[in-house]
Amino acid sequence: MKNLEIAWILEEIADLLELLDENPFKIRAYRRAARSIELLPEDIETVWRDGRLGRIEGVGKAIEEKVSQWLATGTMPFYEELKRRVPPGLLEVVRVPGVGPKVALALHRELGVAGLYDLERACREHRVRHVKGLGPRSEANILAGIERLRRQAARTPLGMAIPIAREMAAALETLPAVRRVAIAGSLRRGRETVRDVDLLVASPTPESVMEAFVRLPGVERVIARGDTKSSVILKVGLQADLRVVAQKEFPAALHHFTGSREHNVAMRELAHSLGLTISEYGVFRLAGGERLPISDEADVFRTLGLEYIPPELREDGSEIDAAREGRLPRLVEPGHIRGDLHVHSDWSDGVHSIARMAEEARRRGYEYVAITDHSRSLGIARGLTPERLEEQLEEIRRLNRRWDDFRILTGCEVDILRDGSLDFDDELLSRLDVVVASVHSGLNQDEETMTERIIRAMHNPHVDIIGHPTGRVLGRRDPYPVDMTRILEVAARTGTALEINGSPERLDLKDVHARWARDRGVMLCVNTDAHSADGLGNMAFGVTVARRAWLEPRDVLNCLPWPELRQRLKDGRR
Ligand code: DGT
Ligand code: CA
Ligand code: ZN
Repeated sequence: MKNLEIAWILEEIADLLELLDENPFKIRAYRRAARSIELLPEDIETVWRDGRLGRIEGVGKAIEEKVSQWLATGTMPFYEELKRRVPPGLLEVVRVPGVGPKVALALHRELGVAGLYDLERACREHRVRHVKGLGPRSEANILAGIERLRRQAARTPLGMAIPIAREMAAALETLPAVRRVAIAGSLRRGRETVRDVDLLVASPTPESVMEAFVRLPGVERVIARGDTKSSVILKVGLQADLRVVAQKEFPAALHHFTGSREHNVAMRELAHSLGLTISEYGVFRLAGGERLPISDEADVFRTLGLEYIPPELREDGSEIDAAREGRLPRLVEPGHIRGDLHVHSDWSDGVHSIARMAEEARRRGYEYVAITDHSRSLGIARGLTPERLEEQLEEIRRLNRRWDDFRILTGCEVDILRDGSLDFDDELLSRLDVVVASVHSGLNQDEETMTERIIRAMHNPHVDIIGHPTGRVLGRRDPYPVDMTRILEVAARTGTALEINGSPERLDLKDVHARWARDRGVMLCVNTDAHSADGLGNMAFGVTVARRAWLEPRDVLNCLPWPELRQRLKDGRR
């Protein structure tokens, strides 16, 4: 989905317009459109193809036109024009927490600040405090903001980078000189954010591939262009690197450029201990330099006496020890997932009917899907009253007569209220197949209160799963503070599953926490939290997180066939 990418562009247009001192209404319109596209539960390309762009809240004629243009051609001349009119460094200044366009403009006018470097210097020389509306405190805050920006700015969420990378790879694949294309780097390992897109191509004529690469439609400027390596900055600000190798070098190069660095270092050490050396060019004998035959990536591992290590596990080198000792997990795969246990319908804030969501789930080969609409407290999400939920149970009973190879499970995503009590009473919850309990309010509670709140919910015998357990929204909202160790201890005791929410702006639990959970015997459940039929497709992101957490099918609740899941959900009723 290109939703995040488009939202990002519209947000940047708003920043640019503000820096150009344009009409505030226009600026607000772009921000509003960016926000609703970011939260849009459907794939924006589907909406565009159906001619429904104009029906998105806050998307008027002008914005509709520009978004269509971008989707159709990959460019937006209006946006390009704006970028030409503003010093590029100023856009970075805007992104410093606590600065924003108004302050950036004042800093530019009064101190000539045109980029981060200028801004940092102006703070250190105490000139910023003399700008109207700012003071000594602002200088300290801005400096801290620059630090934070430098640490995180360079990273792009996986959900935004994947569609971009796939599109570039597909474009390269059409070139006659290209034999093979792969996405490598942190993107292939499935890290939740990436610094750049690493592409690898096998071709006998690298120059022609480089030529085409630097001209791809998404490219803003070329930062390096060589025979075997080129780097470009894309219009969305992300960097993309391409390496071109000879076909016989491709498997070793793919392994090398997939990384991680630590994994590569550990592989090289192992190779040396076996009298071999491994590099991006291949595997060779230390004595004599003879090249070992390698025809695919698995051969790279095989020559070192290792089983194939999936990319998601190639991080700190411990995966190599596990491979040597035959302890590699049999990782969960998308095909192991038998159903989705956190899905919304148009009864609350989803866009599609229960029937449509169920048909889509069935089409994906699932055995079951749980409809888990919001509970009444969540007014903005049109949470259900107990009466409406009763009606929904009736509707689901009726719909379930349609299939004998598939079933809709009744459920809800019940709010965990501020004191840890639940938004529906136990009698109602006891009649549902699946109860997901989540925190959506009072996000600023302290760690102790929040931890107790979630623990109390886990002690409710009807709660099966804790939804998006840390509440983070990538790039927008930090996780609320919780004592994860205690949550995991209690989850292990109560048998409550913790969700891996695969919605790309959440990915919550994250990989590290999910791995801790597994190590402590806690069950995970990989869900999409879909608000539309398209949203069910986010399962792949959730599975990537699960794989990075070393999970096997037996660690994942929704890998169970229905009879066992039913048993398990009952057993969970403590
Ligand atoms: P990122 O880009 O920060 O999200 O993470 P990576 O892992 O994609 O890092 P990147 O793009 O710098 O390099 C891609 C892979 O290439 C990296 O995972 C391992 C390999 N690589 C690059 N430079 C070196 C190096 O100096 N030493 C070793 N051993 N491997 C390297
Ligand atoms: Ca990379
Ligand atoms: Zn939720």
